[in-house]
Formats: sequence, structure tokens, C-alpha cells
Amino acid sequence: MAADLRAIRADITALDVDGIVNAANNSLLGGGGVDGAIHRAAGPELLEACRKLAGCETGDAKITPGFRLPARYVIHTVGPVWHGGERGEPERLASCYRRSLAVALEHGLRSLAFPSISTGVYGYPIERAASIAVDTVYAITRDRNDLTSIVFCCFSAGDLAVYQAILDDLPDR
Ligand code: AR6
Repeated sequence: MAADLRAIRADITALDVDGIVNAANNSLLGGGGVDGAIHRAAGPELLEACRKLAGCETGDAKITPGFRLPARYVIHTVGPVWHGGERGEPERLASCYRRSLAVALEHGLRSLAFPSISTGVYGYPIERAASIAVDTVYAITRDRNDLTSIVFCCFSAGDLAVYQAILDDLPDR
């Protein structure tokens, strides 16, 4: 049975799932947006764990424990900064989702929540980013039974509507 894909509006730091994904930067040493919220909620141990990872390439993903979060793990990925779409942004954004899922599977995670990577500070247009997010996750999860639940965690009602429309257009749902 394929993973259940759904969009919700929530604070990702409150979700009781195996893993939440962080939209981090190359240093992995914290920042604003969802990154700042995750570090605040997880506590200072998260920054200590991130220091040991020695940064992360754009499009790659690395894992730490969730410390004080309800989620057992945090998967830190680094989305591309939007420069108009001709500088490899779509491929790099897709890579964030692919690598995050691969790392999750390596660690036996079954439920995962993604924020809308790159669509805040990094300026990626929401409709394009959400299409890449849903299409990439769907392509990987549709034929697997080791991932049970993928949540696209939206921060605004507008973002939720965008994700919902894309999910509603997927086949066999
Ligand atoms: N829960 C869920 N989504 C959230 C939350 C939250 N608590 N807080 C914000 N969002 P952004 P980026 C949404 O800017 O564009 C950081 O400084 C937000 O509304 O967090 O990938 C990093 O250190 C938006 O929809 O990430 C990097 O330097 C989405 O999360 C840089 O920002 C992503 O917005 C990364 O920029």
C-alpha cells in the first residue's frame, strides 16, 4: 500500500511523527523561519548535534535526533535560493525531497513531515515549489510500503490551498 500523502496547516514543531524535515542553510547552524522554530523547540542539543555534521550541500540531507521535539528525528535539508529558475533550482529542490526520503528510509522512519522548502526566505514561488514537492514524493512513495504517512506541513492557508489542489490532481486518489 502506498504512503498516505496529505497537506495540513500546522506548526511543524508540534507534529508527533517519526521525522520532521528542516529547511536549513548550508551551515546547518540555525537561522530564521522554520529552521529557527525547530531549533527553539528542540533545544540547544540540536545545535550541538548539527555542529558535528559540518554543513550540508544544497539538495542534500542529514539527520539528527529530535531532542525535545515530539518528532524522533530531524532531517536537515538545504533548498536552493530562487534566482528565476534557470540556475538548477527545480532539480536541486527535487533533490531535497529525494535525499530526505532516502535518509528517512535508511533510518527506518515511516512517517515524515515536510515544510514548504525554499518558499520562505529563499523566495521559491509556492506553486512551482509545491508541484515539485508533491510530484517528487509521489513518484518515490507510490510503489513502496515502508513509508506510511507523508505530511506537507503548510504555515499559511494560502499555501495549504496550493498543496491541496495539487494533491487532489494526483492519479488514483
Ligand atoms: N512550521 C511549518 N512551516 C513553517 C514554520 C513552522 N513553524 N515556520 C515557517 N514555516 P523558510 P527557506 C514555513 O524561510 O525558504 C532560514 O533562515 C514558511 O512560512 O523557513 O527554505 C534557514 O536557516 C515557509 O512556507 O525556509 C535558511 O537560511 C516555509 O516554512 C533559510 O531560512 C519555508 O520558509 C531557508 O529558507
